Amino acid sequence: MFRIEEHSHTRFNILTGEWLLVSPHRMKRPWQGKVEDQAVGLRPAYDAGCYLCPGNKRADGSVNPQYTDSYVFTNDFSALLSDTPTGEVNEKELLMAKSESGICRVICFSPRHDLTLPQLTVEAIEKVIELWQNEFTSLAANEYIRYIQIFENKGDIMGCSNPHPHGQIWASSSIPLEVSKETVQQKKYYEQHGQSLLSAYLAIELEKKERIVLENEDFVALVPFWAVWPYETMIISKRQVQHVTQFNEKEKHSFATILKKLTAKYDNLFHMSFPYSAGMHQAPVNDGEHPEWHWHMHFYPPLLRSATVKKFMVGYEMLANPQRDITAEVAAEKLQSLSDIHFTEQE
Ligand code: H2U
Ligand code: ZN
Repeated sequence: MFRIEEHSHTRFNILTGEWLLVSPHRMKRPWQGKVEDQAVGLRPAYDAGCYLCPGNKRADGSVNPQYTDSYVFTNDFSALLSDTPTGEVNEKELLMAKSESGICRVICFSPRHDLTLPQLTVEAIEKVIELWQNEFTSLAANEYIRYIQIFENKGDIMGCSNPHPHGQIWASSSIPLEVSKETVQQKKYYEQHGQSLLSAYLAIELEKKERIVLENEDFVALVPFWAVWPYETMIISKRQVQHVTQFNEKEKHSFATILKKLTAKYDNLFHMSFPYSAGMHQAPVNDGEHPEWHWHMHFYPPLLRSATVKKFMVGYEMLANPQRDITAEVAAEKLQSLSDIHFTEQE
């Protein structure tokens, strides 16, 4: 008889409409993690050579102000520029290209060079959320912008160029691929059921309690049923909103709290500053109503077994299908069992 916790199977990602392969029998042992005890906090609070620290000079010659909370500036090496001429290439629908314009920003989460998200106070994280909200509003005021991607790349292994806690925002004139896939799937569900896809999904997860990592009054952090990365998680808002700007004071506080606890659990997994790419998915802007859209945030961490052993998305993954060994349920159980207090703050 087929048992999902034991036999290989494919799982469906309701947000993208894609399948992945799960091979639980390759991972009989549930926990092969190695705790590193990598020194944390060895960085200075201020680094004269850091282009994100207050008062320092950036590559374009401008000088950061003596900011005290969070700070945002336009990326000096923006991948998207607001003054790109419009135009396209189309040769017999075989060679196709379209101009793309936009705005890229860098956000410093804190003036402190030595801290990361889980080490900031909830109040400081609330200020980061406010900055995300303000940036979202001001970027969306540009008629030509269709999507605003807020994200954080953390750790050298993810190609992050600087340990100073920071994230990025890319606002683009077209809707990116992942967001388009999620729009199609959510719209289909909403039209059929009159409810958001993620509200229905959250109800099942809260009932089953097999993949929940953290829950508070307004948010749930869980390992999605279709997770591909070993410790992939999602934060989903209990109230369906389209954009981060719709969160009220109480929700902002709950969001900051769950962000701090989730990232603390991540660091506690291998006793190190845990790398990931994380970002919010939300409805497109200047694109009419999107009643189907349900705000959420993805965390994609690459590590598998220790601070240095990462999962590679190669071979079968590149050519055929994403695949994982440790199941979403085993990963969730592990994350759930960890303390939500950062190991450097534990007595
Ligand atoms: P990452 O570390 O996630 O790559 O983000 C840092 C960004 O900061 C990167 O996109 C920008 C880079 O272009 N940057 C500046 O805007 N000014 C600088 O002086 C250096 C780096
Ligand atoms: Zn710095």
